[in-house]
Amino acid sequence: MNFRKIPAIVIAIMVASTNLSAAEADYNVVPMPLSVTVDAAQQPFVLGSDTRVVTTKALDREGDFLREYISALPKAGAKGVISLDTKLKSDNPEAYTITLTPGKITVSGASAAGVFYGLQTLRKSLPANLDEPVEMPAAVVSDAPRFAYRGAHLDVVRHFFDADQVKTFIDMLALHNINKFHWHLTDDQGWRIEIKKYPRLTEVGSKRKGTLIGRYGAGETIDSIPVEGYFTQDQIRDIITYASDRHIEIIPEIDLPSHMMAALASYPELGCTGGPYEVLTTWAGYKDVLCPGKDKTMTFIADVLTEVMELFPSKYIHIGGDECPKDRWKECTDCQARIKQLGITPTDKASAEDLLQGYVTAFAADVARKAGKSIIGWDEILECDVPQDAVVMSWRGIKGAVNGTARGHRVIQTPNDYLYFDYYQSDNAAAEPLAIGGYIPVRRVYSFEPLTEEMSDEQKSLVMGPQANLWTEYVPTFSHLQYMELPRLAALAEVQWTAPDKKDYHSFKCRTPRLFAIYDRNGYNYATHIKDTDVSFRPDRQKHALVMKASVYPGHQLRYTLDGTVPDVASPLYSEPLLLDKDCVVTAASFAPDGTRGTVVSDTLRISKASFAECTLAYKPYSPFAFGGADALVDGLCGDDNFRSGRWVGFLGDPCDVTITLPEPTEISQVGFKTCIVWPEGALEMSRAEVYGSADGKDFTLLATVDNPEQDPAQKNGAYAHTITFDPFKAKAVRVVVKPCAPAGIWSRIIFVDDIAVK
Ligand code: TNX
Repeated sequence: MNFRKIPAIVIAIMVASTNLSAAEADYNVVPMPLSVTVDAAQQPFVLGSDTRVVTTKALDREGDFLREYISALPKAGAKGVISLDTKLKSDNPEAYTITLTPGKITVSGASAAGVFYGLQTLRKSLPANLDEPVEMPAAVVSDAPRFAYRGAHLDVVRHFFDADQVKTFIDMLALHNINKFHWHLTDDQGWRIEIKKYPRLTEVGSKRKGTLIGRYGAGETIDSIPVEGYFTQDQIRDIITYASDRHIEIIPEIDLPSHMMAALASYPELGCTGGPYEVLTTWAGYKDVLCPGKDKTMTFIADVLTEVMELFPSKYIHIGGDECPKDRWKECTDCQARIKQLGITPTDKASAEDLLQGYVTAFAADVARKAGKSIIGWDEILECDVPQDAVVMSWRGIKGAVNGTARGHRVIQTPNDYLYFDYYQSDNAAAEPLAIGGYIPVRRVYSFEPLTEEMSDEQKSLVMGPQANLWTEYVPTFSHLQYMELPRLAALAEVQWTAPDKKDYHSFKCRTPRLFAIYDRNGYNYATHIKDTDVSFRPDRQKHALVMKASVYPGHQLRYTLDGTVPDVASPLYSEPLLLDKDCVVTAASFAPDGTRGTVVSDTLRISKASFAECTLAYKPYSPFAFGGADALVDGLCGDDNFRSGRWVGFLGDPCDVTITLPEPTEISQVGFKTCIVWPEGALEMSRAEVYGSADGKDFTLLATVDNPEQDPAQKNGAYAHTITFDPFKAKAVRVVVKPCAPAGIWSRIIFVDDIAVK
């Protein structure tokens, strides 16, 4: 069902009607199944803790999971049975069908995994309150995941989480139909996996003296609280079984050749200088990495990877490859001798030392291949030639996925601008626990499309699936870990599982209360920003107005004002999209059932001759920064310092080249807009702007230009206003071209533009 086509009021009634009976199941769960057909004419099946579960021997474990999921219910005293089988015929091994009749529920999977996902759907369909037997409406639910690779990553190095906590993490993944757990086990700040051949890795490398206080870069103070811990191979085997029972494959990561300070502290002879080295107590700033010039280092890599691959049944081993400084290799006689021996010659894109990392990657890939496995590496591995079987994990945005697939590699999408759960989930950082930075609210996670526009169909076929990463520099406790994961993991689940035409953010939101009830029952800590004020704007050409649409959390209310005052419980209640056709300050806030006001959001509408007009773009916006797209250029709303607010549109390489068709021919003499400088994203000031006018909408005359050839390196991040005036011109259409620039040393040419005001 596409909720976008249905007025909000109808949605409200639909949502209410799904909750008609408090004790009725609702199969519209998270992630949303492919198809749910309810047969209201039939009697429901009545489910209680005494409902009999019938399985074959091969599905015993699934049967036990189901008994556990329904154990909190009172007895139904009913005769019905639930039967599990793997008879479903489907190309997708994870597909399942649930057939519910008054006397029997049949969960049929294409494999045991399919059955398991059917059980997750059943469990998530239960109402929040489990104090009476549940009526399960007669229905057929048919479902299968969109992506075969549905991952979640956890860093247990920067902070250590023990075996029980890792198992709870795995439970959280299972609840969200995630089937790959990427386990980041080694890094500069600790070595957390027992390696029999190299016992000092855990004796020495699993311990650090203390941890940096506050955010990296803000000071150098280290506390004196030791952090230590590692997993024995027995514990790991137990965790692998625990995960596999839940149809989750664990992919271990041994991050090399950089992020190896813990290994160097244990075996200094593996470094270029020979040390001494220390397990890091801070998050970056080191130069020491493994020395690929020394044979014993290569033996170490082969030995460690081999032992790890013997332990983990996964087809893949992640060998890291990220963030490798080359300083030591440049000065190391062994590394230079290796470069000579290999006949490496620098190119204009890569130094000899860059290419030496390619040798390490290829070596690791070889070790893996001999064990019948393949490597996964962070997108830095693309900086050299890489063996074709290497899988690229794109983390620096989607570029690694676009470039990797262009070179024929399979890729996993973990872009840091959508799927880094160590980033803030609210734009009010002051009210949040310290995080590394960034801003990735649930809505942003939800909006991620792994098969990006930048890819051809062939490239798209190489995308294995999406994964979210949780780095734990600033995540010291397990409860905090859960807060960072939940409910962003729920949004991720829908990106990974749900068919694109079934995805709808508001519908997703309305399906979360039952999921949150499971979080509550399991004692999971989770963030609640999803319930907060959430409004969006789009121009309506016909009505010549700005439409404000709210996504109101079930049970909440949205109130607004148009005079700049803060809404209170007596302010107008939002019930349907609001048309704004005059200059105003629109302010909105969500109110919880107990009357508590959420975040107050405010925007100023300033209508110009271009507002709400037809507008076309000569070049597509860069998809991660497209936000409101062309509409945002004529919505009458200005951008501020936050480039992710939805008021900005970002273009990569191409100019913002927009043609606006005015509602009627009008005299114009001024064009105004802002640009947004974001140095860390490579988004800088424009190099040139051009304004053209057309009397007939076909032929355009240049009216004005502004040149800005030199970038000021001191120009701070933020929004900058530009006003261009020219001799009055009677225009039917106006074309504005804003060009990006790229000073030396800046890797991307992004230009951000907000509302284009024409006067
Ligand atoms: C970059 S993502 C890293 C990690 C950090 C993370 C913090 C990647 C391959 N490397 O070492 O923990 O940023 O967001």
